Amino acid sequence: MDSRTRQKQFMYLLERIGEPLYVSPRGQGKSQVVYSIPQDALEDYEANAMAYLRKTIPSGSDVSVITVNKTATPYDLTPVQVIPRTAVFSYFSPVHQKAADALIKILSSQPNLEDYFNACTLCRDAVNPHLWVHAFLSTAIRREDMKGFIIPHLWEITPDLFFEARFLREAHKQSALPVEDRAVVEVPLVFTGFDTNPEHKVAYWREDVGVNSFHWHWHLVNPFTAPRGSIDRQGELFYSAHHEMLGRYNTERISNGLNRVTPIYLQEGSIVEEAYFSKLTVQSGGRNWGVRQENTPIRDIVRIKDPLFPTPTYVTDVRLWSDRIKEAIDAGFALSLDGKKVSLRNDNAIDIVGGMMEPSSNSVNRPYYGAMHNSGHLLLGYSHDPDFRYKEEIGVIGSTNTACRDTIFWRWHTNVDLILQRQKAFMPPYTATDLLLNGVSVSGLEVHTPSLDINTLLTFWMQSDVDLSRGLDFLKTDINNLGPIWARLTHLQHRDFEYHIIVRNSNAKNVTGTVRIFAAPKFDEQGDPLPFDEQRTLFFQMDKFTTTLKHGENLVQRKSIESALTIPWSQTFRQLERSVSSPTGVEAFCGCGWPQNLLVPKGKHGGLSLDFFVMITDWEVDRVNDPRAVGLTESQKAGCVDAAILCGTMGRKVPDAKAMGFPFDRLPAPVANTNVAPVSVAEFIKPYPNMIAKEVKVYHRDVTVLREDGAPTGSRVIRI
Ligand code: CUO
Repeated sequence: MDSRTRQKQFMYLLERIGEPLYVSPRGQGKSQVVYSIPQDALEDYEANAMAYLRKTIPSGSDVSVITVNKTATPYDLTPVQVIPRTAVFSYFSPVHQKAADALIKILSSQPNLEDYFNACTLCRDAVNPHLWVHAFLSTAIRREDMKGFIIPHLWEITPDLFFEARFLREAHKQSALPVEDRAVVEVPLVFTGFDTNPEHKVAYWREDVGVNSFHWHWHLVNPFTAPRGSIDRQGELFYSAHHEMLGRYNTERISNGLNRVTPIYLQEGSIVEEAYFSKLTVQSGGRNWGVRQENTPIRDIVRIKDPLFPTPTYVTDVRLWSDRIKEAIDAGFALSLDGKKVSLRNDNAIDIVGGMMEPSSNSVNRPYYGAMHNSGHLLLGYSHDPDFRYKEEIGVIGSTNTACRDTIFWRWHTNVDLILQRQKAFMPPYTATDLLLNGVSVSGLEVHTPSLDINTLLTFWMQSDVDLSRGLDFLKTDINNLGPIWARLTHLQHRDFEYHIIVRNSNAKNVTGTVRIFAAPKFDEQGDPLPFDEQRTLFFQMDKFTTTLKHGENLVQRKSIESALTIPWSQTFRQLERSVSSPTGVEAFCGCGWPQNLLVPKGKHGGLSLDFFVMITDWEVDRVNDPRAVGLTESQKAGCVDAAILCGTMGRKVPDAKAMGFPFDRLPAPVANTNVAPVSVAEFIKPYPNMIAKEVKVYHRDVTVLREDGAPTGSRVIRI
């Protein structure tokens, strides 16, 4: 099967996931397809509906038929169907996990692409739609024979996880009109409150479609249920990805005049002061996500009558597991299942502690260290109805695709992060040997933004049109009237920029360097300079790449859009439809990455001061040989090439031998000939010519620019 056919036949399974495949064509324009489902896989009424609807397709239409067959080996969906189609799917819940893993097993065990396709297709309409998306994509990104399959943006697949139902309802109304008469439904920047709630000032960021789909995607690529040892440095990735998200969130908060996040500790008597009302409704079940009032106590979850959550979760357990992990960190060892000491005084220890906390299958002792982080998501997610007396669903923190929206997610992860930093604090500071690169010095760093002063960045608002017709379930689509239904959302954006780094290589030969670029706020919420010990934990990565440095002076130029942290906006169904007609030859693309539009934190009046930091290390030392990549092509070796910094590289080794977050992941050594730690980044870098730091100011212009390639110019706009 060529990559074009494969992309189409799989991609359209993701359209209108709550609407059975037999109902109508998928795709638009010249790319329409119908799935021909075997009669004996359908109920009589479904087969009749399929036959009836096919007759409504005008003869001569450009619709291709994709034939579905039964799989060679039968499978049993009973364990998957424990989760009804109408339920809110939460992978943090053990019952949901078990059901999803049962489907993952069925799909991943299909021996060839044809059977895999048949199984994905035939299971699709028999199980919970969000569970199916999870299982389908979990397996698709892992199969070698699916390399090159590009996942459209999650907000097009499941718009109900991103937009309030009233906007979707309006979009439904538009679907009844001829395509050319449909209005654009404008979704305001934020729809969950007012700034009278100070936390609302950063709702535009927490509720950003890219932040939430990044977080979902990260967990899809790095699931805690992956077989033990199958994901390289999984516990460290868990630490690093969430740590960097917190660094960015705190920077965004400082820019908006808010304090940095305070942790929440879950123990008897804990109260969550802040409320959260997501306004989201799960389309397939018509159920609202749970909401939380102010000052909600955290209580044991004992939802005995809830068929989807029969196992109680106790607050005291979460406290106990947290204390045990801290004790292990302080003692310098964890206890394995067979009572042996597992040292936590080595470079690998963050990986072990991350695995214990999340916990992943790599936990050294699951019964003893429990499930601290995951259970925290559940305690917080069910705090509004811990005993099921109101038959309420879980709150948004209970699912990876919605969790970031809620303020409490960030407070919980701050607690998790502080424990991981406690572990890092036991690691010896890096030495000059670790930090220096002989003969290489960085003498200049400039950030160039077109028509702005050097070392100045600009943020503004952008409106982007999203085609909701791919994700809205119509239940009976007008076959002759398929076409976009546009929603117009507003999000943060920045002007593209470029780094100019001047590097002198005084070695006689070429040096391949790893260029590491970070940023962090320069001032705290009071406007005082951030001491280095605080700023260090806020540094977040902007980019990382290799470059060849010839003898003498080098000007290293790098565009912001090339960042190895981010993925572009462009993975829409429509763009993928266009690009599949000219396959790009991309062999590995996991779609995981920080949203490019949020690469830069929002600027502010007078400029948000950031310290940009660049360090060059020796790629010969950083490079990683991956035995799993032997015999693969160059692009296959790279694994997920799109945005490896936070996501890892799916089935390959992390391509950087340095600790994640290096060199800011450890406490710094004292300044030479003193007992005192550096007080500023300037003092930290002083002994190291291969590092540089410069102040960069981010300004914000309160204008909104409309992205091209959306609804036709002049379309009616509905504001509700
Ligand atoms: Cu990503 Cu808690 O790990 O949501």
